[in-house]
Amino acid sequence: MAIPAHTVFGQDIELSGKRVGVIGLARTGLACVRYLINRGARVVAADAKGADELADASHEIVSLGAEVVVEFSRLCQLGDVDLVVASPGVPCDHPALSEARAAGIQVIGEIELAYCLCSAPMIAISGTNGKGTTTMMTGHMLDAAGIANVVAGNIGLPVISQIDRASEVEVVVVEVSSFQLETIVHFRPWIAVLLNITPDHLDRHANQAEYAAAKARLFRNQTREDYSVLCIDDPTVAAMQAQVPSTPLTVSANCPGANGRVEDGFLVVDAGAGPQRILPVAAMPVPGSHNLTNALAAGLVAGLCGATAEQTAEGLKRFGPVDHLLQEVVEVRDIKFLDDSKATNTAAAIADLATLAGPVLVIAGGQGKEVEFAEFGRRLGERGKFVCLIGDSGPAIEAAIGGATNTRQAASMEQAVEECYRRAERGDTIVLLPGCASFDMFRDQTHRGEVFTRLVRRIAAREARRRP
Ligand code: UMA
Repeated sequence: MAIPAHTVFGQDIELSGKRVGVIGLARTGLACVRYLINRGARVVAADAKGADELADASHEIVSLGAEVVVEFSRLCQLGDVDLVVASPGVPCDHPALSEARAAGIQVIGEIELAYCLCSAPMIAISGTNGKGTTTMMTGHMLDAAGIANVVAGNIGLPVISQIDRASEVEVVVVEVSSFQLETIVHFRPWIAVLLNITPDHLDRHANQAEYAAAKARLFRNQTREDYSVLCIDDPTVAAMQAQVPSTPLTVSANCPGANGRVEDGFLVVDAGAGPQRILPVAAMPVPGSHNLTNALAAGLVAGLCGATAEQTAEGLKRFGPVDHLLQEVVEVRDIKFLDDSKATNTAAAIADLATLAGPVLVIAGGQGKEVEFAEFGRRLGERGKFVCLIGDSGPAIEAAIGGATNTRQAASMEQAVEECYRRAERGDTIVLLPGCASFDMFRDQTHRGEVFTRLVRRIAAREARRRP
């Protein structure tokens, strides 16, 4: 099938001379400022942080010719603006955004801006867990099929920073989060993948229903000419099948009738051209049943884009370990250290814990996002030889473990790593498996993984000095 362009926005957005307020000056905001200035907009860039913290960003922004507002909280600090572009981390009900809407000023996010300026059809991949993995698997499969693509989005690369490349590719593959979907207007992916919806981000969304509604916005501008790929092993996603406006394809590790399924020990996808055997389950490059559904969803997307079964399999085989996702850091005295800092919610942590064999010592905890810890605590109690808790949610997780295994609260990552190592024996695995956000102790999940990795490597170096 040729990739159709009917979902490309195709209306010129006039930015030249417009005054645009960009809120949030981290990865997304800075990428927006750079792009907007290039397109001739007058930009006022704002962030809640103070001047000291924003020194580097401010330097760049001013050198580009934009204004900077520090300690930003109210719309009036921006002066008269025609458009506001908010970063995903800025809550939708931020007072300044509410003031802008009330004043009739359009408020959008970077995904909407990028979509409107994108000259290639978009494939959007969302879900509480696995969306980054599925996005990357899709990119590998399209590469193997020779289908030129750009991969960007919530994986850490703002789409707007890649938008100029869109004219050179056939399709743009985007990982999208619920935060990003809250501010879409026209965003219409040709293929929209929804993997699962489990409790997460309840500190931002009022409740689970609101979180699911934000995820469902993925489909809101689609029509029957477009596709949705729905992982029906998740009950919330399965219930959306009858409601999506696009043509649904289903994925399941258990259901024999699904378009993406496991049959006779093989991953099988049927994207319209009949069932295609992709790869034996035993040859999967990453473990766990959740990765089977991720691979099946990516395989269906690749199939819709015209990849053959062989090309899809080749791409899947190229998929390797992802940074901070059950990544093996080092082995010291036959003790393995794994960094799973990207397990930022309990469902991800539980799924990853299920893939580990042998005795496990776990470092869990962080910023809790107001979710329940009962199930996470139960699984940690069953599987953990020892659980070291860190961060704000440490006491709540320890209470949920309820004495089912040995636990201890640690005041720092250093203390947690050293304590686990002190208690570990040959054949054990020590895993950073937070099940929580990182912002109470670290800049973000990457920073948390890097700190863990540095401390683990320090132990490895210390041991190497002891045993030359
Ligand atoms: N800020 C304000 N006012 C506020 C809130 C934030 O000024 O009320 C400022 C902060 O001071 C900070 C900036 O906004 O300077 C941070 O913006 P941001 O949180 O949007 O950070 P970015 O670096 O732009 O990262 C965002 C995504 N972050 C979030 O969704 C929280 C990144 O996803 C994404 O990789 C990146 O854009 C590129 O697209 C991270 C994430 O945690 C990985 N995502 C969540 C998830 O995967 O579960 C949704």
